[in-house]
Amino acid sequence: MTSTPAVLALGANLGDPMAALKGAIEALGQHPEIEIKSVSSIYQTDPVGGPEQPVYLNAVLLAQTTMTAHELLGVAHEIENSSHRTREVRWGPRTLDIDLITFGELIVTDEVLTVPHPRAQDREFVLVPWLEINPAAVLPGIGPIAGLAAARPTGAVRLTSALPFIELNP
Ligand code: A4P
Ligand code: MG
Repeated sequence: MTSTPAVLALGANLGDPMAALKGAIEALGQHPEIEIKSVSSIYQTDPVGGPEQPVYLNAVLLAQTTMTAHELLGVAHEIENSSHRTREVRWGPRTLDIDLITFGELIVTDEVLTVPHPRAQDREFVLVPWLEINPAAVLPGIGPIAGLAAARPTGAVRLTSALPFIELNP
């Protein structure tokens, strides 16, 4: 069966963001068609866009999956929904956001999915954690992320000391 590498970005800034991120990572890892390869540290990040809102916790993970990109997005939405996510304001605060950043070399835009994620290259809260776990990563159609992250040394993304304990491949 074909297995595809995928990069997922997680963000939360309402409720208990650390618990939301940890729960999302565990739920993704428990899915029979997802194998988590690596998880970044958790970063505290200043909000980008939207109304005035609390700081975020963000992380990025690398996975292998036998699902299609659309199926993986569906699983991400299910996990978001089970964390009582509501969608009210675009770029507004949320208990959990899971974005599909890349799916192999796939480049696609349709009604439900755009891959690579159209704003990934501009977002330090995606680039910095991703760089931590894959310094050689490339955004398909755009280029290596190392240069993109270096262009944005704003201090808006800070390593937290409270790292969750994540056990991979138990
Ligand atoms: N969708 C299409 N492509 C994708 C993809 N690659 N990954 C569709 C995930 N979803 C994708 O997303 C809206 C629709 O996008 C979905 O129906 C899905 O099918 P959403 O998660 O419901 O809404 P959203 O997250 O509010 O909008 P959007 O445009 O995804 O926002 P972003 O770009 O995710 O930004 N600041 C900090 N510091 N940290 C953050 O994590 N996040 C956001 C949200 C804003 N500011 C932030 C952070
Ligand atoms: Mg989103």
